[in-house]
This record gives sequence, C-alpha cells and structure tokens, in this order.
Amino acid sequence: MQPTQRRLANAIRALAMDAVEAANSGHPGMPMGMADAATTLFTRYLKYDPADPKWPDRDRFVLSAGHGSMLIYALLYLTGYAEPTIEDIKRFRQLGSPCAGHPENYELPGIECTTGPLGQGLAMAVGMAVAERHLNAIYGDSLVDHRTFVIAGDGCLMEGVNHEAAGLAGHLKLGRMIVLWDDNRITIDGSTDLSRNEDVIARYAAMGWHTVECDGLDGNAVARALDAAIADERPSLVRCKTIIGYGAPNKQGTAATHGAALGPDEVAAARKELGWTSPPFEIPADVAAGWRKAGQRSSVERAEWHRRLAASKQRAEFEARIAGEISDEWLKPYLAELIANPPKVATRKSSEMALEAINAAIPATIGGSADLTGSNNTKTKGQETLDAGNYGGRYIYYGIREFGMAAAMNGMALHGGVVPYGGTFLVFTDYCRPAIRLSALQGAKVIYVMTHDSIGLGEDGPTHQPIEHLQSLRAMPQLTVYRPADAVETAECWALALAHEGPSVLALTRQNLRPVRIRAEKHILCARGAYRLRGAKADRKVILIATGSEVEIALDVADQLEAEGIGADVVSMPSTDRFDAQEAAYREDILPDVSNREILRVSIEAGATIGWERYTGLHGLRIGIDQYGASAPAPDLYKHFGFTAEAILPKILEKLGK
Ligand SMILES: Cc1ncc(C[n+]2csc(CCOP(=O)(O)OP(=O)(O)O)c2C)c(N)n1
Ligand SMILES: [Mg+2]
Repeated sequence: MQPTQRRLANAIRALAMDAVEAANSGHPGMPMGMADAATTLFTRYLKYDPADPKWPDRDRFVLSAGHGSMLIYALLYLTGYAEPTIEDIKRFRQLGSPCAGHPENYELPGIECTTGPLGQGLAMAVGMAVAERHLNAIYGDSLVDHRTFVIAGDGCLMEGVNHEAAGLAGHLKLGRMIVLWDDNRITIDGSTDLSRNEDVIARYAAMGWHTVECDGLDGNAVARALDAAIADERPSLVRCKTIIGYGAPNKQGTAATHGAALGPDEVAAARKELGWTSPPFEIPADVAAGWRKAGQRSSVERAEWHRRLAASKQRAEFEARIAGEISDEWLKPYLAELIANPPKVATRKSSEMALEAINAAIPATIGGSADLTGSNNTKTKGQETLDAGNYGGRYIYYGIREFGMAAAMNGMALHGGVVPYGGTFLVFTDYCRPAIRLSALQGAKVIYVMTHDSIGLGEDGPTHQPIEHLQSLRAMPQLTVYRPADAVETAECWALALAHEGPSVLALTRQNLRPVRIRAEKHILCARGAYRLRGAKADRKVILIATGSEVEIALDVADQLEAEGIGADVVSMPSTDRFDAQEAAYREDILPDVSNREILRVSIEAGATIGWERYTGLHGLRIGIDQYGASAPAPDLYKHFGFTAEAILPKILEKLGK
C-alpha cells in the first residue's frame, strides 16, 4: 500500500525531532508544522531531480525560515540526494557535518542559498525569479521555464526587507514566484499578538500579489492553494495556517517547540500521537520508497530538457552562460584607449566608461541602482530597462530599496546565468550590509558599485560622507573591496571583479581625479592589490601608501619630499584584500619590514584610520578622518580635513625629525 501524504510528512517530523534531540540544539517546531505543506510541494509540484541538483531548469526552493533547517535536510535525504546521508543528519549541527545549524549553500548542492537571517531568503528568491524571467526571455520556454518557491515564517514577513522584496516582485509581476507562509502565529517570544497586528494578506495584496489561504496541515488543501497560485499571473502568497511543533501533544502550538529539543518524554509522546513506531533515524521501507519515487518525478522531464538543449542552436551560448564564463577581451583595447587619451574624470565616470565596454562584450551583466542611476553612473547606452513588459532588458530600477536590491542580486547570482551589479552611495552600504555579508558567505558573484566614497562628495554633508565604511567592509571575510585611483585602475578593478568568484565592492569618487596611470603596462597592476606607482629618486626614507582619490595627493607629497632630498615611494593600494593575499616576497618588496624604523610609512585615505597601522606600523603616520565630515564644497573639505600636500608634508617632516 502507498503511504499516505501524512505518513510521508511524519518522516520529516521524526527526523527533525530526532536530529534536534541528538544535537540537543536546533528548531523542531517549524519543520513539524510545515511538514505537510512541504510534502505536498516536494511530492506533487516542485520540479527537481536529486540525480542532478544543478539542473539549470529546476524549480528553485528557498527555505527562508532557515532556522527550520531540518526540514530541508530531511527533504534532501528522503528524496534521494547523494547528500546529506543519514549519518550526516545524525551529526546535525556538529563540526564537519554538512547539516549545519542553518542551511548553507556551500555545504549541500540541494541548498539554493544560505538562509537564517530572516527575510533575506524571500528577498533572494525575488532575484532568482528575476533571473529566471530574464533568461526565459533570451532562451525561451524550451530551455528556461521554472518557478521559485519559498517557505517563509512570521519572522520573514516582519523583517523590513520583506517589504522591499515583495514590492519589487509585485512591480516586476514575478508570477512564477510562490511564497508559502508558515502562519503559526508563534515566534520566539511567544504569540505574534505580542508584536504584530497588521493584516499581512492585505499588505501583500496591496503590493500587487495574489493571495490565497489554506489549512497548512492538510496536504490536499495546500495543493488546491498551490493550483490557484500557479494559475494566477501575479506572485503569490499562500497563507498556510499551521501549528508549530505539530504532533508533539503537550508542546505543539507553543514557542517551547521553536528552538529547543522536545526532550525524550515529549518525543516519545509525539511518536505515539503520530503513529510513528520506528526507532530514531530509521525510515520505514514503504515511506522511504514513497519519498524516493517522489524524488524521481522529474527525471523524464529532465531527460527531455537535455534533448532540447542538445538540439538547440543556443546550446553553446547557454552552457557558457550557466558555467559563468566571462570574456575579458574588452579590457586590452579599452586600456589602450585610456593610455592614449587619459581622461580627467571621477572614478564613477570611469566606471561608466568601463561598463560601456563590459556590457557590450558580456551579455550576462544586469545592472541597476537604488534610485541613484544618474549618480552611480550604472546605466550604459542602449541598456534596456528590465521590467514586467521587457524581462529581456538588462537594467533594473530597484527603487529606494538598497537592502532589497543587494539581496535580489544575491539571488540572481546564485540562480546563475547572470552577473548582477548595482549601485548606491558608499555610505548606504550600511543599508545593504546584511546582504553584502551573505554575498561574501555564499560566494555570490555580485558587484557593488558604491559611489560618493568620501568627504569628496562635498555639500551633502556628514550623513552622506562615508568614514568607517571602507575599513569596515575590508574587515568582512571573503569580500574584495576596491578603491581605484583613476580610469585605468577602475577598468582593471572591474576586470578583476568580473573574474572573481565572490562579491566585490567598487568604491568610486564623485569628484574628478587626475590620471595617475599614464603608461601602458604588461600586467594588470591592480591584481596585486598594491603596487609601486612611483619609486623614490633620492635615498628612500618614506613610503606613501594611498588609495583612490588620495593617490594624486600622495604623488604631490612625494614631489615635495624629493625636492627636499627625501626619497619617497608612492604605493597605490586599490585593494588591501588582494595585497594581503600576495606572496611574502612581493609584500616585502612593496612594504619592506614594517618594524624597520629607517623608513617612515604613511597611509593616506579619506576615511577611518583604524587598521592602517597594519601597513604603516605603529610608528608610522596615518592620514585619515576619525570624525564625521561636514557640509561644504569638496575642495574646501579636503583643505579643512588636511588632505592636501601642504598639510601632509609638515607632518611627515616632523616625524622624520626635520
Ligand atoms: C534577522 C534575524 N533576526 C533574528 C533572528 C533570530 N530568530 C530566529 S527564528 C526567530 C523567530 C522567527 O519566528 P518565525 O519566523 O515565526 O518562526 P517560528 O517560530 O514560527 O518557527 C528569530 C527571532 C534571525 N534568525 N534573523
Ligand atoms: Mg512563526
């Protein structure tokens, strides 16, 4: 006899209880409450094949309520993915197990994105749904035709980012996105009545979503709701009314099941309640077979898809897109142009110029800005708007939704086939920060175009002038920060960002800069992170280390030092991250023995000085700004805060004892 849907769902409940019990840590309530809805989704709707977790035309499933990670681990195991194994599940939340506390995309191929920071899964799913429609517009239904499903909790729908994400999805009419809301009316602190009285359904409806409600504990009711969601052209919110910890007779419906082991007595009582007689981590043969069969549902469809791909004229191009192949052919001729005709422009303008070449050569890029298109210089000529009327466009007006934009870009990058870049002011990386962190953690190839990168932005004043931002972003692991000094460095940094697997931040100026790279070079000098832009002429006593807009000031300082017979190297350091990754001999050549007091090291960057002692040594000199800026024209601010050769020179001479 076929196991009932409820019996299949109870396998999820049992594994969730058992794994959390073994770890004495984790969240059984959410998987137990949503087990029936998830079973309906994975046995009757979701298009996926455990034999090929990366099948490009699979439906995407995002567990936005990432604390319920045992739900996805149980589903992957039961449907027949190679990983996780039951041994992995037995070691849930232990060192070395891919069944981490929250789902990590780099641990298991079946996990589309890292979730746990509530709300961001839903927001990343919006990006996945955008990427799907965009690629569909290019490659057609025969190659790209899939949906994006999300399970979100009360928490995901309270976080502010859900508003940005849902607003964007509604505007873009992402009808192939379906969110199942685990409406259990419980969060950690207790009832949602403690903190929420809004009408979530009305809110989503107001943003252009289709909404439908169902009993989330009744698999057939969930199926009817999903049918309605699929039939509607708008994105859908499926309200699944559930009971947290369903099946645990004494604790269900309470916050006690949210994030703690149920305890042996309650687990035994739940087994009785659910009619589940198997010992921990054992799945009865009929249930295991039922799940395996569900996992094979799409195998024929996948085979047919491969036949269509093999016959497609677009096959090679499609495969290259999905593999993430990026041409760098644009770079050489473009650099030659710059050297022939060095422009005196802001690096935000240099970035736009580089993008003209990049967007023409690389069809995968999708640009955008959080309502600062004309300031971030992110839109190139002929770049069409990506919207509900033209999914084939390559420029997204994200609106004033920095966090939503960054999270959507993560989703786009993780979907594959597109390379998203998006802009705002560098100071508003604070608004994007939780998503930038997830870009870094997940290794998502997202390029952040962050302009107005210092007090040099001028009159907008301290609220808009980044101070601590550069150093705080550099502190983030697996994120590469670039601050180029002119058009040549900007082009090089763009090329490096495009070639890199993970995320990059480009910090770019509002104000015009003098070209500092005026000779043709054999190598991409920025690849080393820092390089000697100009060597000392007199006996070297000083090394000036500068980034971005301050490199031209360092050159002026060096001129004046040399005039006094003091030799000074000028090191341009567009990326501390890349410099730190160079071999010791190279680092030593550029910055010999930092403890050596014979040479004074001076850092010059119009931002926080914290961290620069790493390159100057404690005895070095750090020229920066450790206070908030001010509102005035940029040249006045540079003078006021001491960013002129005239102000810096005496400080160096004093340090040298002259
Ligand atoms: C951004 C963020 N804030 C806080 C948390 C900590 N946290 C994890 S689950 C949770 C409660 C979520 O409630 P809900 O989504 O209703 O999940 P349920 O209790 O129903 O499983 C909180 C506050 C988090 N993971 N992410
Ligand atoms: Mg809840």
